[in-house]
Amino acid sequence: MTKIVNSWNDFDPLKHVIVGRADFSVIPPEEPATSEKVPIDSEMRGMWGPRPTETVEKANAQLDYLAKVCEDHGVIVDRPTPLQWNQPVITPDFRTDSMMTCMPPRDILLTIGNEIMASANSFRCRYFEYLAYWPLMKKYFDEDPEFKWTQAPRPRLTDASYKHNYYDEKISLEERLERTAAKDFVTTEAEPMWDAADVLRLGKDLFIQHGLTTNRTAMEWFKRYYPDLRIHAVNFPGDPYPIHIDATFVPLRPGLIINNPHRRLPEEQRKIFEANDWQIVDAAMPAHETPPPLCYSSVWLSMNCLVLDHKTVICEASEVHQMEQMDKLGMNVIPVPFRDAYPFGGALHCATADVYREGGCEDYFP
Ligand code: DAV
Repeated sequence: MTKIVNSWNDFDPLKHVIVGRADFSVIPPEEPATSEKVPIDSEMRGMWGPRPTETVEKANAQLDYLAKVCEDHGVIVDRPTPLQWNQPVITPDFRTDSMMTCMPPRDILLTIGNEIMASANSFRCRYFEYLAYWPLMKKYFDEDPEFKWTQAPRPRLTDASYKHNYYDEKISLEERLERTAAKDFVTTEAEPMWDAADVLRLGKDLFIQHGLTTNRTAMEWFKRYYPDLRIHAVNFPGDPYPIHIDATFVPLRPGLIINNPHRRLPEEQRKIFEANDWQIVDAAMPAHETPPPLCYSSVWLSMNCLVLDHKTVICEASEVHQMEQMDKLGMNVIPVPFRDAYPFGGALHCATADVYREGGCEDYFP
């Protein structure tokens, strides 16, 4: 019997990983959930269509290099099978004119123990993205008799899933921050919706960010689906576009987490970490003042690192402050250039999905 799939956290020794691909990537047309995420002053507003070929080639070169670095460190690397993403998505409930990409896998696949589950994303353009990973899932299914191949309940994504007119071009940054503080997001509670990158796995505990891509009903769904795990809803006031936990709250090893200093975990939610002697350290400032062109994410991709084991981390090669901090925190840093891949959906953690890490389901917060 071969055990192919096992992962309970983001820091135990990584042995097998999926690295995304940028092929055929598209900037999707506006739809209720995506408009919310594109910053007001972004050059991408109102634009859609296939991404320029040279940007795809540059991103793929960096993704291939990341795959090679992982392999050089003894990690097996699998890659998704891209689709022609410039096709419309049509269901009985909606139509949108294009899909997006198979970068980043972290948004789509959630690995918990011997199970990999495809998520319930709130973007209509991401409705069929999971198909890029299905050949790999079938392979794991054939090779590992204990592998649980799962799909979360598929959201319908009718207009009832979004707040009508939530997005308004005139809304100021202050108003956005007020909305985050009030936990007022673009999705409704019509059905569970969640991106896998909103879920931080720490053994018996899942810390899930409530924000633009994951709603309260998803938290309730997780509680019922995983009765043996503890589900914690977390919020990070200070983030005007709260999407995905992995540029905000990033564990490096048992007992140590870096937290985005602009998006601090509230006192109330820190208690469980402090009570169990976990250290929450402010992450270093990003080295860049702006993200690269045509990028959805913020400069805080600086902290979106891939931990290979409790002492080793892959960081973006130009993020000098983050690398220096990692070094001071006792980590060996492997620099990998990755900014050309950022526009395709994120940095080193985003661009990967766990298949196998050593270790089991620890209780870090007894
Ligand atoms: O800070 O824009 C990006 C996370 C992408 N998975 C940010 C969050």
